[in-house]
Amino acid sequence: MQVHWVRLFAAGVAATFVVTGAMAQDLPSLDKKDRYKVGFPQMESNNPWRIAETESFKKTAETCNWDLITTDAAGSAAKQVADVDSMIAQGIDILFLPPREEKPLIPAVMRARSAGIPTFLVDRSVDPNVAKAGEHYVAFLGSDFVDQGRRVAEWTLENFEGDNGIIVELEGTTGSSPANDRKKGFDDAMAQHDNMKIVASQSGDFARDQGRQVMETLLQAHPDVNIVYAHNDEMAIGAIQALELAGRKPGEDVLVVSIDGTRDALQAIIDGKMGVTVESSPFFGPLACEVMGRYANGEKIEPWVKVEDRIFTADNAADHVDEAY
Ligand code: GYE
Repeated sequence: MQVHWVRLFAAGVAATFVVTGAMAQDLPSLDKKDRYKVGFPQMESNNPWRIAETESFKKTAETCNWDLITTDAAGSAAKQVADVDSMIAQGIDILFLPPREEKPLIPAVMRARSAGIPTFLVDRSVDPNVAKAGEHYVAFLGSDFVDQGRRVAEWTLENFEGDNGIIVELEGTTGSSPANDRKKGFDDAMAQHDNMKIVASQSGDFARDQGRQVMETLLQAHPDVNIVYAHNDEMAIGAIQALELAGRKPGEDVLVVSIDGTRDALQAIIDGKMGVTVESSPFFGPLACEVMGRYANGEKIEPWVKVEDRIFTADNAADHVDEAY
């Protein structure tokens, strides 16, 4: 299998991608053109990760000859489906879709294919039992979320100083691929350790404020919590706020661990309030441009264009905080 590595630098943050050759049959092809009408229907804009991703697409539009159409579904999968339909009606050449949840966006993916529009899923995926890369859409561009969860668990197992871990888990958006997979990776790893117990696991919808509220409630039922695993940094920051309000000392009597690599999370690590964040890069614009170019050249695209993620801890957070989003 043909493999090559691509190292991208976006907004000062480097991310490494592995791209491998595979098949892309029975899918709409992409004509070679001077300019492309590109659709990017964003799911919501209520956190720095989403804003950085949209900015990455806008910046890439300038260098990749895109006429970019972006929308904001404001946290509604139904609105995101309508946004895709409207882009299809506007005659986009190609669709880069971050599906908010695994199932509701599948009909929109199917309609784009029927309309002859090649679709790439970016940053989140859909239910692989219903829609398949290389068949219904070209490829998924994104991280290995199971591995992210597993890496957080491994770091926690190595660095937790108590005897028994009493863990609260703040899940991402219910039905989204990162929430499903980050839970699986972490929970499976923890299940192998008798001294680690997940006492509560609840969704905070990947949002800071909801993370704070859910943590406030869970703290009442589980005041003895000593590890908080949040599926993203925004909820981790919300949890830190709730813990501090309750008189707890994140970083001292509670270990907070999470995923993404936002500026606030790196600062929380520097301040000693958070232990680790495994990177999940939002800078998909340059990768989208590169993969699209290869697809237009008739190259076969690997069904999963995998993003390699770094890990940020007290050892390196200060080196990266200035370039973070
Ligand atoms: O971790 C989170 C965002 O889908 C990988 O969505 C993305 C996740 C990211 O809202 O912060």
